[in-house]
Amino acid sequence: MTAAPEPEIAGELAEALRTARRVVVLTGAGASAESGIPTFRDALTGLWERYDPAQLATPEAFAADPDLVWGWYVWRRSLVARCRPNPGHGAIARLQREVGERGGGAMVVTQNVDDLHERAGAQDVIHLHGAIAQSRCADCGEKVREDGAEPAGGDGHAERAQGGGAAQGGGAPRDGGAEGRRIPPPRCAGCGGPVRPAIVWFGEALPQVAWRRAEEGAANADVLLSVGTSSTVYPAAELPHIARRAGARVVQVNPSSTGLEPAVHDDLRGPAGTVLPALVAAAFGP
Ligand code: BV8
Ligand code: ZN
Repeated sequence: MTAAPEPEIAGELAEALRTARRVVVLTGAGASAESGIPTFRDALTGLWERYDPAQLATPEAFAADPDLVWGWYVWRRSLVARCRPNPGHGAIARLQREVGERGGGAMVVTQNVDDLHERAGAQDVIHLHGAIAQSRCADCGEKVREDGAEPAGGDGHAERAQGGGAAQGGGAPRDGGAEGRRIPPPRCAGCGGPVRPAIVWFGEALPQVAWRRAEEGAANADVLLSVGTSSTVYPAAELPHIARRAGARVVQVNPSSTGLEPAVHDDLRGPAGTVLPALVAAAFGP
């Protein structure tokens, strides 16, 4: 795949980013696209090709067909583990360091459930929709350590591990569920309830602290970058508007238009893996 051409970064934008004291970087699925993680807009493949992700990522889907939904997450979890951060994640982590070294703060707020920001070195990443690596009991809410071991003695109940129950069974198959399989979710060692991903499904409330920190960050930002998001999922899609109303400079990084344009000062058309390194280099040097 030929690299996208380097975008022209206006001197005024570079200056605004270099002098900004409070920066918010909001990322969506597009930020991980060049790492090989399909976005929600991309059609699903294999077992799930006939489903719309927004239908699968719901408590109703999990209640109706837990094996299908848990199998999807086991496959996605193994996909994330096989992927690596792309230069866009690296540029965001550098931006956070550069702003910090100048006495300011750059907050990374992501809608994504992968850990690529953390693996690229970003600090204190705010996950508005949770993290795919974490699981919890759908009934009692207990955080569950995914050890993926086969059920002890076949009864599906493991001895209680220190600090949170150990889930049994339902772990990632060796091939990570290649093109995807139905996998019965493990059972909670505490109450026997089904284990689910500890992420926010459609129709579920966002973690309060995460949302409040993101909202406050946007309301106090000098610059907000909206990277790789279709700006269609609320309340996350509200953040650039909150920043704009509070007087921040709003920058969009996306190869396509998203409908956020009326609130955007700088619309940088292109892939995050090319645009972000160019933007950060223009502001802070190569
Ligand atoms: C809630 C975890 C209420 C699961 C996800 C108004 C107000 C409040 C709620 C609503 C509202 N209107 C509607 C709602 C309901 C709903 C909603 O927003 N629906 C939408 C579809 C209309 N919102 C909710 O349900 C939220 N909860 O509001 O609860 C409540 C309150 C109290 C008590 C109870 C309930 C919860 C939403 C969270 C859902 N969970 N993820 C999982 O991952 O499996 S959302 C999921 O979809 C992702 O996390 C992501 O956030 C979203 C997809 O959006 P994007 O990240 O933008 O990705 P997308 O594929 O859409 O776009 C990719 C973009 O990247 C594109 O623009 C593309 O051009 C670009 N791109 C591609 N390649 C690149 C690139 N960009 C840069 N570089 C590239 N290389
Ligand atoms: Zn439980």
